[in-house]
Amino acid sequence: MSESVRSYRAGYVTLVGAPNVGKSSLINALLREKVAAVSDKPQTTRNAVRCILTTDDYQIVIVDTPGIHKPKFALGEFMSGEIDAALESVDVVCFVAEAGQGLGEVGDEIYRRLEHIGTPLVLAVNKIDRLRDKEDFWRFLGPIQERIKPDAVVPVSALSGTNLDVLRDELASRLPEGGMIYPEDVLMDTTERFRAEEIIRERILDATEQEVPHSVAVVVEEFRSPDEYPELKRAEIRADIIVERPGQKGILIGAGGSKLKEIGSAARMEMERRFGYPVFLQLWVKVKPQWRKTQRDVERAGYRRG
Ligand SMILES: Nc1nc2c(ncn2[C@@H]2O[C@H](COP(=O)(O)OP(=O)(O)OP(=O)(O)O)[C@@H](O)[C@H]2O)c(=O)[nH]1
Ligand SMILES: [Mg+2]
Repeated sequence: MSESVRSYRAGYVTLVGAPNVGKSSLINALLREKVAAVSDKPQTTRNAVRCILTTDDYQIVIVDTPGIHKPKFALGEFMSGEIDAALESVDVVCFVAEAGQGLGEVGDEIYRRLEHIGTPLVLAVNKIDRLRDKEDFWRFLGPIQERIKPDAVVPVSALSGTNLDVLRDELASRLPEGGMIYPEDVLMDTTERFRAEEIIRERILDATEQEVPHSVAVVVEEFRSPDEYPELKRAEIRADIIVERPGQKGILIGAGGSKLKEIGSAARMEMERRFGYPVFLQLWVKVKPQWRKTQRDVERAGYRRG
């Protein structure tokens, strides 16, 4: 009996969209693994991050990106640059919109990037679990579709898992034939240091409100892991949490240090789960006025193109 020969596909898919539409959630759901930072606050993702979905038939390198917005500060300029770079030389662009919602004030920024894109474009319409009125789906989508002319439209829900298999197939079928780009057990092309920073920042976003989440950066100053230092029984991680104002430092530390303890303990547990060894974590909160506004401070906070 002859077995049909299936060719392997591998390539790059960049996910873009307005802030908070669920790009990072969608990546975690597609990978069936929590890798990307998610929160209910807009502009959670600040860097373009490669996440890797490997199956027996294909490997999709999915690039998560910051939400498209009009930059106000140097940090926003960095994020915008990350989006532009992630749209260059990829095999497929997946534009993520939110079901029953227009593009709002970021519409122009989005159209500027996607209207005349030469790359195959898949439109994923996320959060369909939230759609109250079915009529809203096409009412909001019609005008978007007309302008960006996607090659496929897939309604999905990262939360309830609806249609994720369809989206995986729509993306994979547009990749070139070829062998794996990354080894099959790699989930994310980042350092553990970066992942530690993102885990801490995600816990801070969870625990704070209003302007605090936007004003926070996390810089791991010391990272000694048992992989590098076999004599260590646990990783020793020291990180600075940078905020813009003394009041924000007070909020983060909390009464008697309670808030910082809660953040540290949640972050440590998540790191232990993800890294696979015990972690000793020390956090320090530092104030650097208006760090988001100057390129030098933004770079010092770790936001520079590598
Ligand atoms: N109801 C519902 N909520 C979702 C879904 N997907 C994501 N969310 C929520 O939407 C919020 C934003 O999710 P993220 O994944 O951080 O969104 P993002 O597009 O990566 O946001 P930025 O990185 O800020 O641009 C979070 O509160 C998620 O839990 C979904 O399918 N249904
Ligand atoms: Mg995100």
